[in-house]
Amino acid sequence: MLKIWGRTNSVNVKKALWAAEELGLKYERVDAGMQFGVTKTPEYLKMNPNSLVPTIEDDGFVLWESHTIVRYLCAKHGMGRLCPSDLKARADAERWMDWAFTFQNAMRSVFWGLIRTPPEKRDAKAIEEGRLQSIRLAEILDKHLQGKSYVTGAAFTMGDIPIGCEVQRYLRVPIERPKLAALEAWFERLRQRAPFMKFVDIPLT
Ligand SMILES: N[C@@H](CCC(=O)N[C@@H](CS)C(=O)NCC(=O)O)C(=O)O
Repeated sequence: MLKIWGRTNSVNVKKALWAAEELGLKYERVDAGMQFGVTKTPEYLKMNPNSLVPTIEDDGFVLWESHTIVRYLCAKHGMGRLCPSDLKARADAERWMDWAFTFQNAMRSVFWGLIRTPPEKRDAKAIEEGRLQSIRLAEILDKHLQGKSYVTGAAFTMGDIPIGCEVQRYLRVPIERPKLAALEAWFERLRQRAPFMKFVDIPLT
């Protein structure tokens, strides 16, 4: 059976879990990372020398890097659905998957500063820079989503998964942000999906 290592409050673990649930896969999840430890054990480091989560094991095949895990699971179990079979449509989805790390980089100081750092230790300048950069990126996505249901067009694909997880953090951290109608409508569409509500749109910790 598919095995997924990772704590459920990790944005990158959420991507693997969301994909597995969308595909209806049976899997076992093992808590790992931060307070759960595990990632520094010799057994884990043998699988993932980065000491990070998520890691998966599928019939003896070990894989890390969350977006690659999403690609792998969707290509294996969702070809022609979550993973577009047309080469250009697939590249379009993958572009938004990779761009999700651009969004994550912008949001890092905001998320860590406001959610995981006590008020007296916060770096207000870094948080503000991250907030402005995240808004700039959210506006790009909002413009792209105008007239579309999902990032690649009419259908939900793997292209929505990593960026959906990053935008959840953007919309749930306590910051001022402009109203972006297309982005918020897309987010509400994601909220109609049970796996998104089960693993992604949960309180930030
Ligand atoms: N590019 C990697 C980054 C993985 C990563 O940074 N994971 C974080 C959680 S989001 C982690 O393992 N942090 C240390 C920990 O949880 O102990 C991926 O997408 O899988």
